[in-house]
Amino acid sequence: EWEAIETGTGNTVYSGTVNLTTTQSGSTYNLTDGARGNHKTYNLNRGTSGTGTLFSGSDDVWGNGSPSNLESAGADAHYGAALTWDYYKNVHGRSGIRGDGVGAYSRVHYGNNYVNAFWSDSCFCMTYGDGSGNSNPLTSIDVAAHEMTHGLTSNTAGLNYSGESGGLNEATSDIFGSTVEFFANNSSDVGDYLIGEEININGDGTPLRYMDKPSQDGSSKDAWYSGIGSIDVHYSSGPANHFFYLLSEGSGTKTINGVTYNSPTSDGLPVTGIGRDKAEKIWFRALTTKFTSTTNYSGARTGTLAATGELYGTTSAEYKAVQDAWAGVNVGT
Ligand code: ASN
Ligand code: ZN
Ligand code: CA
Repeated sequence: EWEAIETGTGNTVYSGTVNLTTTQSGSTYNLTDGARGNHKTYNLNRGTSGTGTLFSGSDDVWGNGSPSNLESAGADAHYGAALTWDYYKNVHGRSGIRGDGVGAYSRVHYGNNYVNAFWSDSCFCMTYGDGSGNSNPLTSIDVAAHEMTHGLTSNTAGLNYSGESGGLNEATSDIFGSTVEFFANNSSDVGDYLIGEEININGDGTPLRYMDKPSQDGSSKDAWYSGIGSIDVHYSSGPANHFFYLLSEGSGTKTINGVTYNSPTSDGLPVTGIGRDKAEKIWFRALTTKFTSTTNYSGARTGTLAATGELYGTTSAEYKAVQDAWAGVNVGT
């Protein structure tokens, strides 16, 4: 059956009212993104397997902004997937997670009071819980981009999800979770170097992770040390998140979109940032052409320097900034 690509309206939980790309089949609209590899968004309705049902209806308006309306989180997920698609396509020239133009899919309302979201290679899909009390679905832009980026990492470097490579895998998802949020330029969910600041998992309004000084979460590390491969990958990500912040914005105090950051260096020496636009190109190039499944922190340094040399030259200010930013998180030669 022939389907028309349409522009619908999403009333999201976190990102206000946004355009969503949908399809129309007869008199039915579907949350299928006809412009982005037919990425579909499904309602699991508290189930934990299969796809549940594709969000569909007789109008092209999705959700009302409240999480009690089951379409609202669907709108967030569909929007986050579209932004992540557009980010990789427009900024990095990659069409879809595998680079083959094929969309993944999203499932929302997983389980009961499930406080997590995850990517799965086996379904090539993302899944979102509703949070506890059904009040905070884990569908903000940075979380969506974080999860989808796990798919990208899996299909490129393949960083093993344990040890130092696991920390680099997690950091890659936080880095692009953050850059997609900046890319979205959404006035309801402005870009920042915080992860999960919208979903209130901690119950006190604090984010899950801080890239300028990762130790602010109480568990993540600001700098590399010899035992870092033994801690949880969501904490061993800290030095790489911190590296990315330092490379982008530099050390010290800076206010961006109303958030004030204060980023120290482990060696006490200043780092001059090169801007996020260059930093994200370096990390993407390293991820997709230098890193392997077993890359550790030392290898990440080597790989990002190689990528920077190819992009900007080995005598460039960018090359020196990469050296300085790694030194700032205690990763040396
Ligand atoms: N949300 C978590 C993450 O993406 C799920 C996990 O622990 N893999 O890291
Ligand atoms: Zn993750
Ligand atoms: Ca964020």
